Amino acid sequence: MTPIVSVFAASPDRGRGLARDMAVRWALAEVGQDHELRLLSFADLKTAEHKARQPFGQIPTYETDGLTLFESGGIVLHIAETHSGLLPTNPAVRARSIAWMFAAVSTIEPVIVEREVAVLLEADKPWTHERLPMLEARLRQRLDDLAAWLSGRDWLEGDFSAGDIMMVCVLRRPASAMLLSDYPVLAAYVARSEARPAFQTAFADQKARSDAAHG
Ligand code: GTB
Repeated sequence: MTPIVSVFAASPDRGRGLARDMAVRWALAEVGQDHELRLLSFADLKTAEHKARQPFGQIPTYETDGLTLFESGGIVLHIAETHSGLLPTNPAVRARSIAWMFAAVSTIEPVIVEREVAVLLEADKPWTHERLPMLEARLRQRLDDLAAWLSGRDWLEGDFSAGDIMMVCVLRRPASAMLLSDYPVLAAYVARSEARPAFQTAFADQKARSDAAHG
């Protein structure tokens, strides 16, 4: 069966490739796997039918023979485990590539999201003005450490892997992207990733869908 990926019918990011289906689309393009789309509105997300696929009523999901998966990282890992090209065969390097997938979503992304929440949802709170420098310092600490690791490397662990897909999708979030000019190593890493044909394909596909929906 051709896998089905659920995505926003009209993505609120208006084609910037920031919604969580981007990592899944990118991974599928890297391994040359076709897919179909299940287009969902915000209302569709909260139906019992969709919550049976995704318990939290979100996108993306991934449906293939006998399996319905949720969580973009879990989906990318499954794609990498069932196709060649996104995880090395050497067990130690493979384990470290998977560790980088977790580092992206559990070490780097939380400090990015914390800052985004402060700016987008708590801007009117009296404490936000004082908190922002602290949140930015925490984010910069993570970016400093990541830049130090990537210095002299093209990819996180040997060849390009699923770890890079997850990390680059996190670094493309606005709160991180706005700081990347201060981190030439990270800016080059994101640019190198975005130049990959598979990224270009996935980006163009989600943008075309968004343009068609938003006009
Ligand atoms: N941990 C889950 C995963 O990785 O799959 C998170 C999934 C998720 O947050 N999905 C969002 C959703 O369905 C869409 S991507 N939201 C509807 C809801 O919760 O009701 C959200 C998103 C938008 C913009 C950015 N950005 O600008 O960086 C990042 C993520």
